[in-house]
Amino acid sequence: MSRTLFISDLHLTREQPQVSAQLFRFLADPARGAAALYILGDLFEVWLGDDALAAPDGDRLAREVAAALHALHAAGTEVLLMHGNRDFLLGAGFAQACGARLIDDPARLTLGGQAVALMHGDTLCTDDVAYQKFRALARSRPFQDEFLSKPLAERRLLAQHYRAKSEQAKRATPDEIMDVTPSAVQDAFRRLAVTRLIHGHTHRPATHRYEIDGQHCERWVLPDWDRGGGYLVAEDGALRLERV
Ligand code: LP5
Ligand code: MN
Repeated sequence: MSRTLFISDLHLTREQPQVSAQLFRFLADPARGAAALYILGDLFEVWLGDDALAAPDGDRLAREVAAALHALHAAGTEVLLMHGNRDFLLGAGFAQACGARLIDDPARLTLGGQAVALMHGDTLCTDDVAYQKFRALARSRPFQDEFLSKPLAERRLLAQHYRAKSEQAKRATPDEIMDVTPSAVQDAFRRLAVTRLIHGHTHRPATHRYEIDGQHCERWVLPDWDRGGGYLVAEDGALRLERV
């Protein structure tokens, strides 16, 4: 039977080689033979721009990840890549190196006869007002163009600064603010006309069940790979979370 797999929030970095090692094992098996692999954001801890791939002082880990994804693609698995809040600067150059296709957030597909929406998950956290302000700025064309015009070393320092600010902000933000906002979830099911929603970002793997407008709806939250990791499998019209 055909299998479709979903992962997110690997936050790959040279500082955590065991996570990349786990990804390479996952790509060799069980991902090998799957019809499609969806990566729903935050594959990398941060992404500074596709030029980092080729630069001599660039990212060897990124080149290894691209090669491993390309091998999966060459073996017949479609690879689909969505931006997260850390790697939204991943572009056509990286996608091409992976043999992957960049997909929008949200994306919509049909799985086993069910209408399914895919998201990174950060847009569901509408009560996190400070984050949504940062997001609007960071996703704006002028801000991105200015960032990408800086030398790689300067971008690296800026990203470290943003990361430190984010960690500081998170310590002062209540947990429930950083989880999805219930009304945003309801709204997403209705607006996208789906009964299944798959996302990551919150690092709170779970299956949530709702009754919305008389329909049974499910929200599947993917695990992060910093502490363990795992993936979602769609097979024979059913979904299940597996650990790696
Ligand atoms: O990422 P995580 O899990 O720690 O927390 C997120 C939210 N934070 C972020 C910020 C990123 O971590 C920063 C790194 C991005 C690097 C990208 C490459 C370089 C950027 C290029 C720009 C074009 O996403 C966090 C949420 C949390 O998820 C849960 O949902 O709460 O949001 C915050 O912490 C809100 C803070 O207010 C964000 C502050 C970011 C830094 C601001 C510095 C000032 C920016 C000035 C710009 C001119
Ligand atoms: Mn995220």
